[in-house]
This record gives sequence, C-alpha cells and structure tokens, in this order.
Amino acid sequence: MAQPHNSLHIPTLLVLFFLQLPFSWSDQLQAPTPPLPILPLPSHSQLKWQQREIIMFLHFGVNTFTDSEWGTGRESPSIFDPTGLDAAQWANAAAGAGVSLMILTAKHHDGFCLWPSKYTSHSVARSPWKSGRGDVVREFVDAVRARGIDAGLYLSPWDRHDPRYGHVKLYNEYYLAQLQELLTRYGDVREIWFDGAKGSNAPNMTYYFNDWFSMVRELQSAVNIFSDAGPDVRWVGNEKGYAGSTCWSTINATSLSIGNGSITDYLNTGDPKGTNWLPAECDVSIRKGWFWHKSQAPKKLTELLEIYYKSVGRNCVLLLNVPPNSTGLVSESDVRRLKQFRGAIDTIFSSNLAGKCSVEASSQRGGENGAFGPKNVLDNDHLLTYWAPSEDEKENYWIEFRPRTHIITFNVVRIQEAIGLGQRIKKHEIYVDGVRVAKGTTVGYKRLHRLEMGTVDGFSSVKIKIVKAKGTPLISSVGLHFDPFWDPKKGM
Ligand code: FUL
Repeated sequence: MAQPHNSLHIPTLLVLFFLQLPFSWSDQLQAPTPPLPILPLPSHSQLKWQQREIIMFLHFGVNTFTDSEWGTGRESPSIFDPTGLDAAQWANAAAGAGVSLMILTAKHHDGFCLWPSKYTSHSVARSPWKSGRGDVVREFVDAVRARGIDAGLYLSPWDRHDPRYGHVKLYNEYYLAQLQELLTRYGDVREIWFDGAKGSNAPNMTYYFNDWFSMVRELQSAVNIFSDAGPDVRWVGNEKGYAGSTCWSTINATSLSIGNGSITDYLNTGDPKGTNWLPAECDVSIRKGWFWHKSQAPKKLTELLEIYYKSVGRNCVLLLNVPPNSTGLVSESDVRRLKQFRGAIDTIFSSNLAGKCSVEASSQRGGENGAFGPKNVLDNDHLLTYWAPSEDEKENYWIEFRPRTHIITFNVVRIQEAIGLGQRIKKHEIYVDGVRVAKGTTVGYKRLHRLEMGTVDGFSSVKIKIVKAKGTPLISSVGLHFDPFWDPKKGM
C-alpha cells in the first residue's frame, strides 16, 4: 500500500531515533546554559554607568562669583574671572576619589555659557577670563580625558537670561542648537544631565524632550541621558544622596514626568513591576550648596560614608558634587576630603573576608559540573559569573560561608546580583550562627548592610537567605568586610 505523502512509517522513525542518540550523549559533555533573563534588562551603557559607582559633579559659573545658588540671569559676564582655573587640578581631585566620569554645568539656570556658544553672547566670550578667548568646556574635556576620565555635561533647560525662554518654538530651537554644539564639538560625552528645576514665577514653557533626546542619541552613541524621568538614568527623588531602602532599577516610565514633585517617592523606590530599566542616580553636594561659597566647608567623612551606604549600597550611583571656587580650583579642603573618602572605601572593601571561607548553597544550576556554583560569588567578576540555584528549587534559597581556619571579624555584608539578567531579589535575610542579624528587600547591583548589632568577632556560619525573588535569584558577589568607621550607636 502506498504511504500517504508526508507521513513516516515506524521503521523510519526508529532509524531516526538511533541516529539522534550520539547527539544526546555528546550533549552531556556540553556546559549547562545560563538561565533566561527576566526583563527588562539594562543597556550596555547603563551597565557601564552602574559600575562607575561614584561620579563627580562640578557646579561652576557666575554663581561662583556672586555667592548664590540660583543666578538671576542678569549677571554681567564681566564677573566671571577664575584667574587660576586649572581643569587638570579638578581631574586630579576626581582621580584621587577613584571617579571615572565628571559632569560639568555647561549652562546653569542663569543662562551663562561656559563655552563660547555662537547662539548667545551671554558666555565666557564676553568675560575677562583669558580676554574672552577661553572655553571652560574645552579645558574640562581635555583635562579629564588626559586623566583617563570620561566627560559629561549639564545643560539647564530653565534659562533665566535668554529672552527666547517662554517662546516655545524659538527656545526649543535655541536649546537644541546649543545641544548640537556641545555634542559635536567636544568628543564623547557619556552622560547628559537635563535638570527638572524651574522657578515658580518662570514663564510657561513646553520643552520638546522627544526632540532633545532623539538629537542626543543621534550625536552620541554611548551616552546616558539623565532626567527626573530618564530615559537612561532617573533622579532618585531627593538631593540628600539617599535611595530608598527598597530600590528597584525598574520602573514604569509612563508614570514619570520631568519636574513633577508628586512622584518623588516612586522615583526613590522604583517599581518591581516596572517595564523599563531606569536606575536611579543620587545627586548630593560635598558642601551644603551646589556652587562654591567661601563660608561653606565639606561634609564630614562619616556623613559621606553614610551617603555612600545609602546610595551605592542601595543599588544606585552616587553623583557627588565638588564645586570649583572663584580661583577656578577645587578647594584644598575638598581635595583632602575626597582622598579620605576614597581611602576609607578602599580600607573597608579592598579585602573580602568571605574569601577565607568555604561556601555552600541550597542547590546549583547544572549540578556540580555546571558553571553556576556558589564559589562564583567570591571571584572578582561582579556581573558575568554568578551562583545560580537549580530551577527546581522554589524559594528558601540560601548560600552559606564557613571560615576555613581564621577567626573572621566583620560588620558589613555586601551582596550583588547578576543584573545583566535582570533584577530579581525581593526579600533577603542574613544569619550569623542561626541568629538573624540583618534583613532587607531589594539587592540589585550592590546592597550593603552595616550590622546594627556591631561587629561579629568569630563565627562558624554566615548564611544569606533569599526569601522572595522574581524567578531564580542570581548572585554575582558576596563580601564580608570590616568598616572601622561604623559605630551603630551613633548610626554612622
Ligand atoms: C537642581 C538645581 O536647581 C540645582 O541648582 C542643582 O543644579 C541641582 C543638581 O539640580 O534642580
């Protein structure tokens, strides 16, 4: 009987089955694959931004010479004369703090431009500094790049000087023209800052954000765009440098808008159900003001460390402002504080005491021979190698550290997720010898816990439990550290 077209009879199927066998045997020699991601994911530029941890902000302009924070727009360019301006000194100060990106206020709300823009005369070109032939933006980008540091720029949307402000089309054209100057004349720009502030008496203005953002993307491929609402980096919702103790890098961008005071709590915590990867940046000044004032001094080291734990230690990037003074230099007191700050961070985190422990976990993806074992949390990679539990395990995931020989003294626990596959952990707890010493919600790129109970001096087991997660948690790094500056009684 003729076989119907398209169908296979049983002997043929058997032959095909046996032909497959060698392939399934060799399958066993292949490495177990990484798990599927949980969307949304960061872009390549967002991942690079996150790993910077600390960025330096520089507020500099006419306000530096008038002892004010918000200029009126009526300042005469003749007051701008930073006779000792040395952008290499700014870059050295940043390098001393281990910073890899610096962002300069090319134009603040007063409208004065630190570069000779051809679209306005309200700029350095009309100032006595370098007889009007200077360009602060040029000196800044050249100096930071010479130091191996990336450059970023702030261009204030609110402009109190330019008469076009309030005339929607004219001002948007002006703003875009300046954006094009900044993004074509000065090489690579890694972050552009769109500030949301606007005085209550300022004229009505509609900003053409979509045009601006599209223009930025057209002119710069590796840039991150910051605004209250992203699209690449969001504001954390305050200027104290503190993220929420729950802080998701995910959020719903459609619920955000720029300059909207009612969404600060949402910005502070993010949203586990968010469909956009839009991590938060914590901006704060090393001094009280954003601009330099003779009467102000830098924050104490303990205050800076508090900020570090509540920003970088809560899955964010810290944007620390260090304002150059009227001579055009970062003040010596600030340079010293920055060095101290970096020194303290290095003292605390440069050695990982968990490295002196053996490590076990509740399960591991692909079994003993897979590449996802718990030891991955002890290597120097904090992104691409990670501990992944087996997908058969549902909740109650744990990873445990036992000292091999030494007595280990620590008061800080660091946990990092492999965020390249999505942020997942919703709730976690830390136990020392069976007693809970810390608990928290999100982890993200980095979560730091300073122990409220103070220092643990010797233990037989530290266990981290992942109590709730979106799917299987993936932990890229765990650290046990000793912070000599932490005093739980003072809370700092
Ligand atoms: C705010 C501005 O009004 C401040 O002057 C400063 O630039 C800060 C970073 O953003 O919105």
